[in-house]
Amino acid sequence: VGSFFQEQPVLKNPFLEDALLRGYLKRHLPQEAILSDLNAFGERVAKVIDTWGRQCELNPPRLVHFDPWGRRVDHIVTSEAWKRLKDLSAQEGLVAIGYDKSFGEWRRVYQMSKLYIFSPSSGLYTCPLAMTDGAAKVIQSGGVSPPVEEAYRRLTSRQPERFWTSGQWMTERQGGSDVGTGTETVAVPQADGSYRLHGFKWFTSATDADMTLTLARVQDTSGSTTPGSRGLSLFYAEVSRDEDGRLRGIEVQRLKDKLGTRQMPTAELLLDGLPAYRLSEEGRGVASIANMLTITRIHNSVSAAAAMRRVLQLARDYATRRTAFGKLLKDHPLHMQTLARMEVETRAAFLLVMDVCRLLGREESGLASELDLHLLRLLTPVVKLYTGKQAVAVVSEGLESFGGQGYIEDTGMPGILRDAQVLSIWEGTTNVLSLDVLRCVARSSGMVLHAYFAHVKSLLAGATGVSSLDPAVKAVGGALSELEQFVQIAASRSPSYLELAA
Ligand code: MFK
Ligand code: FAD
Repeated sequence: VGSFFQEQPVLKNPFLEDALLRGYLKRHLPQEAILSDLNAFGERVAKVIDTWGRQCELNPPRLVHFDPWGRRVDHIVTSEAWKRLKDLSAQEGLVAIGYDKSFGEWRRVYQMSKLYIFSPSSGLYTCPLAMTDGAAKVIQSGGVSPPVEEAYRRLTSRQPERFWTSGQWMTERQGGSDVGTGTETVAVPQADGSYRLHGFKWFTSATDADMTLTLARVQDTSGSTTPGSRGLSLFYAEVSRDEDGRLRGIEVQRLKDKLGTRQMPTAELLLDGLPAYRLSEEGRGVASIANMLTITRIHNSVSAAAAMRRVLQLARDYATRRTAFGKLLKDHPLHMQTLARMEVETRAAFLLVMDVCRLLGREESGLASELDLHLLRLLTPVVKLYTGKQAVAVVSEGLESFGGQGYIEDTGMPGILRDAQVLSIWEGTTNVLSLDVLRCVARSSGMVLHAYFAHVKSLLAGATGVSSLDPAVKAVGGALSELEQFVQIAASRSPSYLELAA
């Protein structure tokens, strides 16, 4: 009934559509080969990959516990599209670029720009990629040597048949934020210097990974362990099967039934003698896995900014196709004001995220100044907590800009909102990351804050095309000196930054 059918919003090349991304790269990374790779990848995302991401949503993973003859197999069955996304991730170098020295200090900006284009169409394959990148970073930081040399090569490989993904098994039933208190898993030393892990991991995402990094307490000869975070060590384990097809030392208890991120499996795992190698010194597990947290938190922020950008791109396109009250949505000033507000939020998120990626690239290429290192430490939790929250708000606003259609499942919009909601929870909740900010202020005796003040001042001084008399520039300058004064007064009244943080 009726002859009207609304034209749907069209996903166009997310690289070409994103003037801010292109402008940023042209300013900082004007290498034709990189720009044309991103352009070609953007075309692939819009024409092919987005459909694979959608297929992952429509064909969520399932767990097969037993074979037809009753043998325990614990197979996590994933969609064809999910498998294709793994191969594509290798071919496109979505982890490898971050470790490719030929891109110098810009390796991370290049890699993260690619992930930013990919993320909203990736069927959440960005989750295993984040953990894979984090694992490679931990291995690299500790020195790539046996038994993890081969794993490192595979994690950073561009060859699909060699490429491995990694898990990050930290959370247990008692402790996700407080892993120091909550980790019950024990590591029993073996005669050959390896360990067997026994415990229960409560959340393990992308559980079809080839290996994992995890935390456990080393048991001494009397069977006792050291409590608290000083008792935790970091372990490397491969996920493999024995000759009967059973997982070695692992039972998959069940898959989580989740609000979002349904494209990928998140399992509860019983570790029942999982063979493992200790990667950190005994008791240095949390400090050692912190490298992984830095990387995965940056990936999280990239995904958050990308979700905002995607919903906004679609909303802008829709505004040129949908008519209400006799004119297109784009001609309604109030609607455009809503989109403009989303644009400002998205730009702010993007610029902050890219600045952190730039700092990471500088650190990894040995070019970082002391100021850069302080900024990277401070801004990593800040960008994760800020963009995680912001993504939920902006994506929610974005859904409303499609009216009722934004609420309809097969438009794909509800999935974007569901997936945004996790960004503030995993990899450290907002409050836990706020405490991490205070921790790094305290441990650096306030140096991270001084680095931040110096950085913002230099940005203000170097801003081209804006006058120092511009009200916005004056407002930022004013707020900054107020904050600086506050920190100075607080520090002078408090004997140590540790107390100040508390
Ligand atoms: C699309 C993107 C997808 C991303 C992938 C998502 C997949 C999902 C994966 C997960 O969710 S994995 C689980 C993530 N879990 C967390 O993020 C845990 C959140 N909790 C915290 O971050 C707590 O703050 C923490 C566990 C680190 C607290 O532990 P402790 O033992 O109370 O920490 P403590 O004693 O303050 O610090 C221990 C050492 O670690 C110190 O080093 P030192 O001993 O040398 O002084 C700290 O400086 C160091 N450290 C802690 N956090 C750090 C850090 N170093 C650098 N950066 C940090 N952020
Ligand atoms: P809790 O630590 O119990 O926190 C509950 C609340 O208390 C939160 O609001 C938190 O902010 C607050 N809180 C805690 N401590 C403090 C404090 N000191 N001050 C103020 N507030 C505080 N984990 C893995 O290890 N690997 C995975 O692959 C993985 N995948 C996940 C996938 C999904 C879809 C989800 C939802 C989670 C996943 N997690 C994974 C777990 C995730 O990292 C944890 O859920 C998260 O870190 C929070 O831990 P928790 O659930 O124990 O919450």
